[in-house]
Amino acid sequence: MAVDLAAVRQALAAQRIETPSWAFGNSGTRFKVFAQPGVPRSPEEKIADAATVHRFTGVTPTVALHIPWDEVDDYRALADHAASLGVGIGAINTNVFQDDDYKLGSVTNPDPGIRRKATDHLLQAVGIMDATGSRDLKLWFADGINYPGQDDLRSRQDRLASALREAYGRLGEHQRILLEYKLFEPAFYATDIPDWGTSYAHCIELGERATVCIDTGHHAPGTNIEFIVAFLLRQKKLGAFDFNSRFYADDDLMAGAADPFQLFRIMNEIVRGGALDPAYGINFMLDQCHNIEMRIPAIIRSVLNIQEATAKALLVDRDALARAQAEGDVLEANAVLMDAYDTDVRPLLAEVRSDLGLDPDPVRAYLRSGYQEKIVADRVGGRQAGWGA
Ligand code: LRH
Ligand code: MN
Ligand code: MN
Repeated sequence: MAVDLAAVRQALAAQRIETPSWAFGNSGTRFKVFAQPGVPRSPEEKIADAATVHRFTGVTPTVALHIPWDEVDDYRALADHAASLGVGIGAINTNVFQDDDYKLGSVTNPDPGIRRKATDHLLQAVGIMDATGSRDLKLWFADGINYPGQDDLRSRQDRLASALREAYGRLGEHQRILLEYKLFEPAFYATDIPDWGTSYAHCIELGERATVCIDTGHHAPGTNIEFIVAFLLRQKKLGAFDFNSRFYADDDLMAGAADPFQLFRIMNEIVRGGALDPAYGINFMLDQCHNIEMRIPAIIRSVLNIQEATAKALLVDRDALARAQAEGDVLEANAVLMDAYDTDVRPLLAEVRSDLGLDPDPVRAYLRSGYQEKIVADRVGGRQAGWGA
């Protein structure tokens, strides 16, 4: 087999995945939030949990923040706190969807005063990035309309473009915009950035430092996400992932839980495109909520799922695949891919972890560590740290 196992191990050890601060807080559906004991009471405690995930996985050295859910007075101090725990602050996520003013939209709102307020929030987020040393400004807009005729679709695109231009102009030299899209929800008739094509077109207009963020839960059922990955990589316009799993809509379940084969196909395109190395610049983030399961082990599990999909992608025999493709050998080409997918990579990953000085079984190691019992005892009165905070 023409796969260099030493290189595979090295790539797995060097892989980086970013955790989301909001995944550590209580969350739920619009029907019920089931509170869990030990929930973080502050951004500092969310970062402590993220640092714990990193301590057991070794591949999650950054945590994304969501403003204002993680609002503090001193962001530099927050970054110092993170550094003291062995992690860094990653992407800054904006929130222009939880204010009454945004009923008809944020940056696309027909009211220029509300557009100003929303755009100012984006600029404020870049200020936070300056303080935390973050590279990525992640933008997701809940903007859209519920009824045909409610607003002018095209004018909303103009307003969006103008706000994006302003935010882009505020970026420092090493900062960039990650522009997320979502098919529907909360708007039901038309969303202002519903798909990768719309995000891509706005990113092209903005310039080199604007790239698309693919949230795996934000597509219609059956969408071929790996095609989007391949296309955007070819255009050098893929900047990030928000990984999660979905059965029906934006379920935000653990990455790799609902459809591990899809995750493999995505990571296969990443490996094929030479985009796994952190130096390439893709931010592989999780964007999940844990409604009924224990959070920290669920996040660790998600990281392991991504690592397993990645290991399988790295095991694809690229020479054999290229040969079969060139010969038009449909069955053999498919078999080469499936051979890699069907490999049990858990022993390989256990070795990689041992080499890094980690426990080979991070979920069980966490459960044995006593951290969960400690946060349950210490954090009495935890509040919902994400949605509705
Ligand atoms: C929107 C979204 C977006 C938000 C996050 C909390 O559905 O995926 O990334 O910032 O959820
Ligand atoms: Mn997302
Ligand atoms: Mn989402």
